[in-house]
Amino acid sequence: MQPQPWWKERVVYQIYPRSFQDSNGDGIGDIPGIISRLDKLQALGIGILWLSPVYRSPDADNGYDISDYRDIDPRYGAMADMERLFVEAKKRDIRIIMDLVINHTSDEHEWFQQSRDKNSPYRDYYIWRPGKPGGGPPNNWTGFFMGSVWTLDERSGEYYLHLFDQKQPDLNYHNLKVIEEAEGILRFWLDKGAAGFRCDVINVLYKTSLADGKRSVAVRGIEHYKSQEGNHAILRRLRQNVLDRYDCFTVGETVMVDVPEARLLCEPERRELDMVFYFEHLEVDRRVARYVPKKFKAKNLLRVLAKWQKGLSWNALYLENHDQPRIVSHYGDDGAYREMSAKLLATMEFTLRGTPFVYQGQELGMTNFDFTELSQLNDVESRNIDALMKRLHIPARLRWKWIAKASRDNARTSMQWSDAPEAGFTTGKPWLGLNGNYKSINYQAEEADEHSVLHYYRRMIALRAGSETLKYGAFSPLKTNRRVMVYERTWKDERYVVLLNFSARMTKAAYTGEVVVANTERTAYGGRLEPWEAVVLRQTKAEETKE
Ligand code: TEU
Ligand code: CA
Repeated sequence: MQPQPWWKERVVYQIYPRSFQDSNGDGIGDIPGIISRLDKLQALGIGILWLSPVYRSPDADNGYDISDYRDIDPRYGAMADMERLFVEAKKRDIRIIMDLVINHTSDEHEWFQQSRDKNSPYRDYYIWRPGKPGGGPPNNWTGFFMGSVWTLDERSGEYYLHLFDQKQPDLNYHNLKVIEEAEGILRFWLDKGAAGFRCDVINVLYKTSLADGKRSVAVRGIEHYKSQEGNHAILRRLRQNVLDRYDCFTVGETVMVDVPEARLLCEPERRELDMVFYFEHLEVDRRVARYVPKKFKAKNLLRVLAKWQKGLSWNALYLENHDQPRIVSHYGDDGAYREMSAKLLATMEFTLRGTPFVYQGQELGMTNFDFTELSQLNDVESRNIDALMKRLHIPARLRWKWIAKASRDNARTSMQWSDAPEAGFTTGKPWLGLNGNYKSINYQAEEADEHSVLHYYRRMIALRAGSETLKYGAFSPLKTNRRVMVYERTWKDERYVVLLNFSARMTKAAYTGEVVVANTERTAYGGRLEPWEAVVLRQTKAEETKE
């Protein structure tokens, strides 16, 4: 086999800086805090860090609204701290990728402030339009955080477009200057030492037309800007002009993509992105968007996973991030089987083909928050969804039930380091809140217990690192039903069979082979899976499988 790029060999760890480690008692995690925990990340075995935004920001969407791309927000530290982080990470052979948020800026960005003046050269950096002749916004589009995408700016009497919050105006990618600015931002961070980018909502940059959208419950108008040819051209240009000149990679967050669309965005010969985050595998138990639940079935998950495993030559594997509920509360059982199911989910993630991403706390089996009412939440999306559902006359109890399950704040509570006050995250008061289960679920306790979820993640990371079959072997689904999934990975003479029981019932699954890893103490497999058991079996060509 040809030597493979380093970003296929390594595991990525996502840090949501404001909730990871506070170093100065203001209740907000920061860069010195991250540096103080690098040894622990190295011990976990990860080789790449992805930092959610640490740039200067007024914080309408926790840093995804940037007011200066070339400066660190004082809450997180100074540029010197960031430079020290690059150096300290490098010492531990950890590379860092930055979050690239270039679909929109903050409304407090200098460009937007200038842009409010009709005669400014910055006017054309954003998308300004007069209202409809009879009054009202220029078109009928609705955004990702609900409501119209247009906000009227009193100063110039025109509307500006924002697919997200009104404090996140969209840049105008019909303007070459904007593309050049984006190139400058990429170069700036690559020159500082970044090893690549996670590219926020990167398939909606280019708005082909501003015509009215088709009827739709959510994001009306998306057909005019999702994965357009103009967007592909921009990605190819960023790649040619900048990215190809550095040893780096990109993973694009691409919204509402199917396999054919994703292929256009990340197949190697296209020379656009290196991988994409899609969402379909996290939505098999949801109806409309993320908020209306439906029953989980293992076979639906395997069907989606198989489609993407077969459809793309390389996948970005993830089960959690700062926008999703905790996976153990989502597809696992965060009660009696928390540890078993967290380990089962780890087994699944690390035995699929692609680059695995672990979100902070996932390696501890952290659960959804235990908040009891909306006022404890901070997330702009949860608040907007609540307001929308209220207008639709959905009763308060049901609204809360759905939001509590799906809110983005589930993943944003403080990292649980120890059983000390505030879980060792801060000596002050955390900006969001701390899960009451930190006394038992925390890094320190799990470090001391070799049967913990943390130790299991270490084991899975090491297992993948040492196995060509797990990294590069072909994937095929073998068998599935409501509760169980079985799939194989094959490479040369070796075959791994992965058996996962997504239920509290004992289940039969007749396969043979030597046990490579299991989330139980077993050393041999006899054809029956315990509740929430995960087993990986290894066979070589000589042996026969019986079904
Ligand atoms: O998220 C993109 C996005 O589409 C979100 O609306 C996501 O689908 C939703 O939160 C799931 O409920 C990215 C960032 O990851 C997110 O944190 C930002 O709020 C958003 O872009 C705007 O920058
Ligand atoms: Ca701090």
